[in-house]
Amino acid sequence: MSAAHCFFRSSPSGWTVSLGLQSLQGANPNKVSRNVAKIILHPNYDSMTNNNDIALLRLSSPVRFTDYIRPVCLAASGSVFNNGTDSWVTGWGAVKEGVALPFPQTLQEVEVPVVGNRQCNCLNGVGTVTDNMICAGVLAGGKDSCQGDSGGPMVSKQGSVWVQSGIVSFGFGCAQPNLPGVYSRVSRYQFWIKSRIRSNRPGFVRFISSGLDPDSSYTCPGPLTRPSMSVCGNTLVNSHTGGDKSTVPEGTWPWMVSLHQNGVHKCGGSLISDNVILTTAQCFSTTSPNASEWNVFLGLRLVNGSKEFETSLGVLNITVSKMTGSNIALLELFESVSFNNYIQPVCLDISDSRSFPIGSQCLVTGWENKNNSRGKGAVLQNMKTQVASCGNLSDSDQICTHTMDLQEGGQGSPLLCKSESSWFQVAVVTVCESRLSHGDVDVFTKISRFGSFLKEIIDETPSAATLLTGSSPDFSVSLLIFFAVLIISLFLLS
Ligand code: 4AZ
Repeated sequence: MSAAHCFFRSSPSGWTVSLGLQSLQGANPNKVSRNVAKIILHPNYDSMTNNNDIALLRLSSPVRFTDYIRPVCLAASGSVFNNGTDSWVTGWGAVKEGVALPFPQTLQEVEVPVVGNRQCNCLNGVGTVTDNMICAGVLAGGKDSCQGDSGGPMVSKQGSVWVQSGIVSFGFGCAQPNLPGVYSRVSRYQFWIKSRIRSNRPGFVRFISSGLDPDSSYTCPGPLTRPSMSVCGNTLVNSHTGGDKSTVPEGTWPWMVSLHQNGVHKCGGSLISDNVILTTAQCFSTTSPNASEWNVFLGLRLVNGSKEFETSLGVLNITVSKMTGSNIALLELFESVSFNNYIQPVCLDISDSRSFPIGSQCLVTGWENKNNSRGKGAVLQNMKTQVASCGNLSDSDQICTHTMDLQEGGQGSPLLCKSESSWFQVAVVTVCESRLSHGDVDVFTKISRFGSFLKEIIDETPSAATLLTGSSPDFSVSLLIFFAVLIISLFLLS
């Protein structure tokens, strides 16, 4: 038994099955090999959704059972694998994403608990895990199956027998936190397997879990809604100042959005009100781009990964500032978003009243180029930098920072600097402009240069007005008011 996705065609020619094998290289005294007489792919295998990822291979002749070659029992229909069921997966696949098993390629094993289907759907994206699938993994990450393990077994022990619960099928990356691996659920195929094997049928064993499955009442932890309309630049979850170049936990930069053109990540951007996104004009090849090609993803951590806090919205219209030099673009969303822990607007300083002197801590957040991350699971990065002198380039429209390793996928991302307790977007990342060689500084055009353009556009969306100038009152001011009220009340009471 294996996975359907391992076979492009059902022609058995060229395939060999080795049994009793411990390592792929070196001596294997117990090895027995057979050609494949027939490959039976599940008739409803769907390569787009991975549903019914199961195949049967008929060996050219029977093998004799030994201490090294024995059949596993299969989970019978109606088997129950509660959340947390202890499971083992074995294989010769990669030991890390992109890292092949080293010589002499000895068979590996990993212990992973079952993750219930409801929870697994929340984590991998609701709808990706069907009833024909079973998930397993540790939520902290670090233990998983990986490329090359596909088709191999996941087993659980009941009494003295090992029962195969799953077939390694797919996952978003390998061993990523909160992204359990997905397996074909063997117990769903008892009828199909029996219909395909006439003699010497496999042994089916009903696997039973005791107690109520905690997954049966699991609901996705919807993001906590926050009535914080008038506050911008606050990180409500995992707030930190950012490492040098580190992947960030969920919810850290809640204004960060990914702009997709026809379904592909093209640019970063930032949420500046409940329905406006700010990015660079560089994302668009023309000055009047087609809004219907674009989608905005908010509350996102991975480009193609965990979708737990994700929302995607269409774009109503795109307006490009038409000034000389570099330009910005504003995207008006189809609908207003409701702010929560994972979706918050950033502050803008249109009037240029705040100063970020040389040495101020700033950073750029963005997704690295999808080509460099093999298309799947590009993780939001932050790159810390400091405001630097622009030298003889100096002009009030520009801000310079120490150079960063900015990549194409990061264009449109915000350059952020902290003022008091709020994050302000100071500039929009435009890759080519910042790549101009100006010694060891990156040069950015300040947002304030577009002040009148921004005010013109944003005025059409009234709810945004308060946000754009909205910095929350200073904490010390709040404290002062609090004590003043306290003292007055005490005075009145006495
Ligand atoms: C694969 O490509 C594969 N972490 C198998 C299992 C997993 C990911 C990828 C699960 O064969």
